Amino acid sequence: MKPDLFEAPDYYFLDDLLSEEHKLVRDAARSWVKRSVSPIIEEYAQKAEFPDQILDGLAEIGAFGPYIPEEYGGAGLDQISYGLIMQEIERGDSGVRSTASVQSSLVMYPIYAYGNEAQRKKYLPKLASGELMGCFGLTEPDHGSNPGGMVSNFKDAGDHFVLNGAKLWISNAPFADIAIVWAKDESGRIHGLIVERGMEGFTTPETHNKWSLRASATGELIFDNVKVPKENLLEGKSGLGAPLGCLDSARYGIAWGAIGAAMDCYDTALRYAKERVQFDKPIAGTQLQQKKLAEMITEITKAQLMAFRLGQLRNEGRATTAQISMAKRNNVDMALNIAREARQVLGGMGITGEYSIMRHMMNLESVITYEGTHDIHLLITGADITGISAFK
Ligand code: TGC
Ligand code: FAD
Repeated sequence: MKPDLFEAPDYYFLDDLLSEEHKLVRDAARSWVKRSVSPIIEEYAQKAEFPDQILDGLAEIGAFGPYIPEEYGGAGLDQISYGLIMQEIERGDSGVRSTASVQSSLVMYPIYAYGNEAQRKKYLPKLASGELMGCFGLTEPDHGSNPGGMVSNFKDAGDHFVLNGAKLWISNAPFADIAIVWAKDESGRIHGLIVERGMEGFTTPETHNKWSLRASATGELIFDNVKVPKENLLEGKSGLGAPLGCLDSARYGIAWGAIGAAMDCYDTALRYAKERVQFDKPIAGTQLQQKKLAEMITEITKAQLMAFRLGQLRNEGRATTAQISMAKRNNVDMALNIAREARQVLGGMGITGEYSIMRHMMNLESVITYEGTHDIHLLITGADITGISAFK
C-alpha cells in the first residue's frame, strides 16, 4: 500500500470551532492511525483478519469509552471529542472503528447506563484498557430491522437464568470476552444480560466470506441452555428502548466516522488527480474530474457541520433519536457516494489495494446496513415529521 500522506480537508475552518482539547484528542488519534493502522490495514483486510495488535493503541488514544467517566477508566471526554476519535479511526478503516464503537457504545455504555455499581466496577476499567473486549448481541437470524420480534429468551431457574437462542452478524464476537445479550424474559419483556466467554453452552462461530469489513471479526452468538448468574442482569432498564438507547450513541459515532472514510477517499482522489497526466495535462484540470472533486468537498463540509451541531446537541443532552438517524443516514450515504466517485478518479488503480478507496467503499456497504439500514433511518425521519410510523 502507498505511504499514508493524508491531509484532512477543512474547507469551512471547522477547526476554529474546536477547543484545544478537541484538537489534541483528534491529532493524537490521527497520528496513531498513520503510525499503527495505515501501514498494516490493507494486509489484514486482504487476509480477512482482525489486527489484534492495535487494541492497546486504541485504548491509549481513548477510543474505548471516550465519554465514560474517568472513575470507571473512561476518558471522560465530551461528545465532540468522541466523534472526532471515531472520524480519525474510520479514516483508517471502518472495521477498526466498528471495534471501538461496539466496545464504547454497545458494551461500556449499557453497563454504565443500565448496570449497577458492582457491574460498573467489575467490567468498565478492564473494557477501557482493552484487557476485556466485548460485543453486542441484538440482531437475530430472523429479526434484523425488527429487533422487537426477537426470540432469544431466558427463564428463571432459581439462583440463575437459563438462556437460549442465537444472534447473527455480531461484530467482535469471535474474540469477545463478554457479550451484552438482549433476550426476552418469560413475560416477553426484553432485558440485557452480561454473558461471559467460557459459560457452558455459549459459542461464537466466526462468519466468513465477507467482502466488506474484512479487517473486523464478525460472528454468531449461540446460547444452548447457558446458565447466566442473576447478578449479570442489567437491571437499570428493560424493554426495546434499552438496546435502542445504546444504538443512539453508536449511530452518532458512525455519523462522524463516515466523514473520516469520505475524507480519506477525497484526499486520495485529489492527490491522484493532480499527479495523473492524460492528454498532456493533469486529470485534475478537466471539468469532469473537478465536478467530482468539488461535489465531494461540498458534501464532506455539509456532513462535518451536521456532525458538529449534533455533537453540541449531544453535549447538551438535547439530540433526539431522529436527529441522530438523519446524520447517520446522510453521512454514511455521502461517504459511500464519495468512495464510488473517488474510485473512478483513480481509474484502474482505484480497484487495487495500493490505495484505500476500494476498501473504504466495500466497508461502507456494511456501515450503510448496520446500526439501522438506510431505509430504516429514512422511516425514522418519516415517522418523526409526520407522527405516523410506516414500519408496520
Ligand atoms: P418502537 O415502537 O418505535 O420503539 C419501542 C420502544 O423503544 C423506544 N425507542 C427508543 N428508546 C431509546 N432510544 C431510541 N433510539 C429509541 N427508539 C425507540 C420507543 O419509545 C418505545 O418505547 P416504549 O416505552 O413506548 O415501549 O419500536 P419498533 O418495534 O416499531 O421498531 C422501531 C425501529 C424499526 C426504529 C427499531 O427497531 C430500529 O431501530 N431498527 C433497526 C435495528 C438496528 O439498528 N439494529 C442494530 C443492531 S446493532 C448493530 O448493528 C451494531 S453494528 C456495530 C458496529 O460494528 O459498528
Ligand atoms: P433486514 O431487516 O432483513 O432488511 C432487509 C432489507 O429490507 C433492508 O434493505 C431493509 O432496509 C429493508 N426493510 C426492513 N424492514 C423494512 C420496512 N419496514 N420497510 C421498508 N424496508 C424495510 N447486529 C448486532 O446486533 N450487533 C452487531 O455487532 C452487528 N454487527 C454487524 C456487522 C456487520 C458487518 C453487519 C453486516 C451487520 C451487523 N449487525 C449487527 C446486524 C445489522 O444491524 C443488521 O444487518 C441490520 O440491522 C439489518 O438487518 P438484516 O440484515 O436482518 O436486514
